[in-house]
Amino acid sequence: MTIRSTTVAVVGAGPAGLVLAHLLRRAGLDVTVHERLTRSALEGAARAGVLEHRVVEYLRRLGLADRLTAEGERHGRCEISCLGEEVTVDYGALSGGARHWVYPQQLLVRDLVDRYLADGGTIAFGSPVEAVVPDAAGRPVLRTPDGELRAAYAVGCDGAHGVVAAAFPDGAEGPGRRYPYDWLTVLARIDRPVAAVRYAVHADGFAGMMPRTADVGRFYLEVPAGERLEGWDADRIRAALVHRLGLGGAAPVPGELLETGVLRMRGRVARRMRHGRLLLAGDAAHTVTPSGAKGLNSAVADAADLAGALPAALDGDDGALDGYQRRRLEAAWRTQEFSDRLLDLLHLPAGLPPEQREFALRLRLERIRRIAAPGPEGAAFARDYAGAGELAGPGVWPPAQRSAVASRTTAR
Ligand code: RFL
Repeated sequence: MTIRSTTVAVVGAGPAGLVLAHLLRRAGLDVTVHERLTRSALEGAARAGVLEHRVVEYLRRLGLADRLTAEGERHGRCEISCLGEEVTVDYGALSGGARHWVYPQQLLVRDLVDRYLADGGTIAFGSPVEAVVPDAAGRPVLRTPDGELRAAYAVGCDGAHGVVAAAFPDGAEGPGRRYPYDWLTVLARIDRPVAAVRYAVHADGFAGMMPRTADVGRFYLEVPAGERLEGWDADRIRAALVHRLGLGGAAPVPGELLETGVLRMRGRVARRMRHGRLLLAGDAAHTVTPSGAKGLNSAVADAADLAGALPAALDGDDGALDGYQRRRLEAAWRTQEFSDRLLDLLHLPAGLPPEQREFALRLRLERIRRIAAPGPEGAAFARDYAGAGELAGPGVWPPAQRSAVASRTTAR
């Protein structure tokens, strides 16, 4: 059997794994990345598309956002409709200038892969890590199709239900919530670009429309928990979207449905993101519903923080990784609270009798008007939504610092 060794083994080449791998290589560390999907499958998986201001600013500083900023679009307004009223939330202005970037996740992943390989990094595609076990000294050993990989640290950037979390002795699972509804998720051709995210708070259930590219939009439709896709043909989906979102006129209308699915709506945060030399980042540690467009953004923020903490730990700073865990669990709960609050605004309480729906909608309209109005509440919502401020993490390494750490290439 082949036995290889590395300083940091990164499991998963999604946004968290790729950003982490970039940063660690720039810090002079020896990094090995395993991704279970083939390269083309990885770069073809459409998911997120709405990126926070601070995440893109961070990637831009690192020189990892050239195509994103050249081809992506900036969005600073969203529309929330309720009881026939359409409220525009100008969160770009309310936040003091923070706006989203719209750029599909699969294109960002493609760009990060391209650049990583161009910089001399390697990724083992189509190579799932089957298990992670400790050696006699408690160091992680990863079982892969290419043999064993011994590492000083293993980082699970492997999404929910990952193998690294499964190697935590008593599991990493923490509190979670299963929401009393699901969302149909739809990618559809559109006849004109989505000018702004649109949320519909509707007596028939929530619906949402998000921008992706000039001719493709992402749509969401609330359905009962446990709903199966079979009952929803293309015509029924399109009709419900048009009805709830009030589409037509200047707003795009969904045409051909390119991808449909049902998202089981849940949120969860792991109890721990660290066990000894095992670490978790991104969806491996926390999953959040897409309501506030936060999952990918949190994954990149975890990676940025860990990319500062891991080199510090290798340099003997015992508290660095616990600091990572503490900061990022706090951040995960802030994100979870924001997304949960937004979901509460966007959905009527489960089981509400029809005669009480107007009352509940009227209360929601009040809340929507409050977050759209200038003042502390509007500003706080806008800053959270757009991801104002800066990410904590290493910036561009100055040449002197880079050569100082360039010798850290062997597992310790
Ligand atoms: P990922 O992207 O799931 O990547 C994990 C990678 O690990 C690989 N893997 C393994 N590789 C090797 N060995 C193993 N044993 C492995 N097990 C797994 C997988 O193949 C995969 O490539 O996790 P990461 O990096 O933490 O990134 C998280 C984001 O992908 C996720 O949070 C977002 O997509 C969530 N999300 C959104 N987030 C946003 O910030 N903004 C959005 O607009 C947004 N929209 C969305 C979304 C998620 C959605 N769905 C499908 C849940 C819209 C949707 C519909």
